[in-house]
Amino acid sequence: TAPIRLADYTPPAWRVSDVALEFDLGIDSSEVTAHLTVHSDVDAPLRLDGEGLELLSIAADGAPLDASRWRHTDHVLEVSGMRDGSVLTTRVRVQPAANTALEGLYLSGSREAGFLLTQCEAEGFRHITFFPDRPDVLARYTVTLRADKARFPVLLAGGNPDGAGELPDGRHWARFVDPHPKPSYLFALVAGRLEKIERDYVTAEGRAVKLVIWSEANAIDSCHYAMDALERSMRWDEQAYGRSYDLDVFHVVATHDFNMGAMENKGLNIFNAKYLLADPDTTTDDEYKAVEAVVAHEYFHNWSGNRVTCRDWFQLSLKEGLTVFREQQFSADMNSTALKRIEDVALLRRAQFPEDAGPLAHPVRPAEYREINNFYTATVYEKGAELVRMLAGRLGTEGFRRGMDRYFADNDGRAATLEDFLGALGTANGIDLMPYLAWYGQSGTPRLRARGRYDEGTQRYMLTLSQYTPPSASQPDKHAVPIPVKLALFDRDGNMLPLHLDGEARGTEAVMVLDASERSFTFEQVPHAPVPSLLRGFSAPVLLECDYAPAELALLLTHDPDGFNRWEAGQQLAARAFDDCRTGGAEALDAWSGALKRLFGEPGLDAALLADLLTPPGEIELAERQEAVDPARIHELRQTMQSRLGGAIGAEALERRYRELCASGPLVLDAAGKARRRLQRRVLELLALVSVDTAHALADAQYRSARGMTDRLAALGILVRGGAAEASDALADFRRRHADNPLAMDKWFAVQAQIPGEPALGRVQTLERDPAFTLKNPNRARALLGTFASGNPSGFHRADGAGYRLLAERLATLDSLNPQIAARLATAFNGWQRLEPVRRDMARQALSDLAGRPGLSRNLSEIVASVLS
Ligand code: BAL
Ligand code: ZN
Repeated sequence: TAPIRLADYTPPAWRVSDVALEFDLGIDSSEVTAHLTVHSDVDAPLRLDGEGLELLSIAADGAPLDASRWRHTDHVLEVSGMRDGSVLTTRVRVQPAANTALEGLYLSGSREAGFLLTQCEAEGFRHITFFPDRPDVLARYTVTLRADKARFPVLLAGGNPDGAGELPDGRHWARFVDPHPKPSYLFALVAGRLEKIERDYVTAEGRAVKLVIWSEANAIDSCHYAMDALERSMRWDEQAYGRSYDLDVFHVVATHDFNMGAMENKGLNIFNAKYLLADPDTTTDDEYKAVEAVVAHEYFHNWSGNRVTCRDWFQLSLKEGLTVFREQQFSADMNSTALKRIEDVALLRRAQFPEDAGPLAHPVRPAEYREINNFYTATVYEKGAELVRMLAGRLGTEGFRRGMDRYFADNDGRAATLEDFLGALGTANGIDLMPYLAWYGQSGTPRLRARGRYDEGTQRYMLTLSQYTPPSASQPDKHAVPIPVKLALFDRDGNMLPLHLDGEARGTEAVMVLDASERSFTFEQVPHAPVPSLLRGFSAPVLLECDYAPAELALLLTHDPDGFNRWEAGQQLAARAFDDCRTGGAEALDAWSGALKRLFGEPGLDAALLADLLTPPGEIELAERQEAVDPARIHELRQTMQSRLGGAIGAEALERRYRELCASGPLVLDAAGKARRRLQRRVLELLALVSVDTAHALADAQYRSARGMTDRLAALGILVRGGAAEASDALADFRRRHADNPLAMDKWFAVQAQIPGEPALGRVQTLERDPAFTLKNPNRARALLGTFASGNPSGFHRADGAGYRLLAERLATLDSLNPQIAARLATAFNGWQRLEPVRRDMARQALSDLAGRPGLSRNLSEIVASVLS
């Protein structure tokens, strides 16, 4: 198929003001009647999207349509002779139980006990009924659901309830009206046997809202944490952005069968259970944070996405980047600013930088796509959030709020563009922000080069900043982008120096904007050669190149008062220490391990921060800095550098600290408890590298006495990844304990998919034969195959290519069930061109074989073709 291009955008010829939908729901077959009130002032046929629909009847203004007036091809229904204000009625049949792609209307769970639900973003609505399925067609929805009452006692759709009642033959009905015009991708329904918890909420304006979370009966007790998180999110959005909820009821539903993390359907959010259910016995501390973050993210979409939506899918980051940023602010406020920033920057480097450096690179606003589902990427989400963060930083807290108020006021009820966003932020502040559009249109991570020169005679420090973005196939000439560089200068004792720039005192921290290829900044009254701390808070999503001496990074790691910057200096130093391990050097390795040894003994240092400081960049990030990547060697070297760190701290000190951190008493989920568990895990991991038998004995004891999933899974991971004799008993116990809990069983699969090196493949093959494994469930497929292929470089990238062949085989099978998930898992091949030659050839062969298979979906073939290019 030909690509769809941003440059070709044209407004819809026909608008739809009102949609009345009637569903007669059944598991194998559901009938959908749609009455669309359509409008146009041009003389063009009405074109509606529709896929996999069995058309039963078609009428206009109440009269059956003559066959000469309509044409139904594969994916389009074209109707001629419609008038402005006419009502088109179609009746179609769909097959929910046969829908394994989980797009449109489908069945979650078993035929006997499962429930029906929908997923429409991006283009699922066309699998439900004929409609102009594009985000710039906004309509008012009235939805009537009819179904057997015993099988489907709960009937839900987005909007406010507008009546319900009984029907003959044991059936019943319920109607919902959404007063807010919305695009079709925000439509949702749910029908089945579900339990609920409820809470009353009153908005800042005094509107009473009923919050309702639904799940299958066995999980309803695990919904309370999400309810608390929802209430916190609603309150926060009122306070931070002045945005309140706008319907009488807000439904949230959990499902175990979901392609995405969650979906912000208006008034009826649907969640992958992984991001909604939480209880201490099966949920780790990190997962609790993720539940809070995703609940907030989906809720925040009610304004950034729903009230103001996107004109077209090229603008996806308008809602996603902005909403990720809003969630990041919220999570920082609820937890810790420094730790949240560390987590987000680590994710950006692990997921987005590699994407932006390889054949899948695309701008935050792509110029073209074939399959939009392939563009729900780290670039659109995470890099998009970084761009909003730069804008927010540029405007300051009050200016950004002023700009956001303007954006919401000007675009409420509209389908907007990134130009609308930058325009509103800029206009409200009297600043031209359009230069930032360059960031949205250009792929690749800019390199920021910094060179400092100190002149003792004049006491001046001149910092020269330059930028360079490597060319890519579709963009051979990259442009300079505005890069805000937050900076501080430290003296050799680790004190921050006052900054004097252009004759002005600037405190101890300043932001310089590099808005050209190169610029120099001269600081005055600098008493000694300083150590610059650059890009503080990660003020721009770039790769910093600066010739620090290891001792300078160690100084920042030791003394910077800001936790994030301290971590950042440590990460840069660790990358250099890794190079030392590779080349036989010692300077950075000694500086890194020495500084961390001192911090390990520093009283009062936050335990969670210390855990993060003690963690070097991961294998994927380290591979990004290499040529001819050998993942097995990277794994080995990273283990070596960590054992050097463990050795520097000393086995005795590690064991002593571990025992201090082991808590007695009940599980506490507060910040201190989470921090303690995080450090406890990290200390035990380091101990496992220097005193393996002791560490495995401690892990085994921890596994058996653990009071919650965080400690239990940490111990299990150390045993399983370390190949401990105790691992198989622990795995058997875990399985016995959690056999009935799909989310816990996902962890059981994932932890084994992380076994490093050659044995991983055999384990994955064994686990594929486990009765609990199925490719039909996205979470399960991701837990085993996704973890193996994307989270275990030394296991997946075997030199004999067997990992590549296994993944390619499974992708072909999975593609026939669920193309979205197949395409997502296929991105594990990204970066194969940079592998060492033997692996590179194997990977290319596996990919070429896959590409040559007949009948691949548009989703998978686009990813495979791009990765191969
Ligand atoms: N809109 C798709 C799921 C999400 O980003 O919230
Ligand atoms: Zn989102």
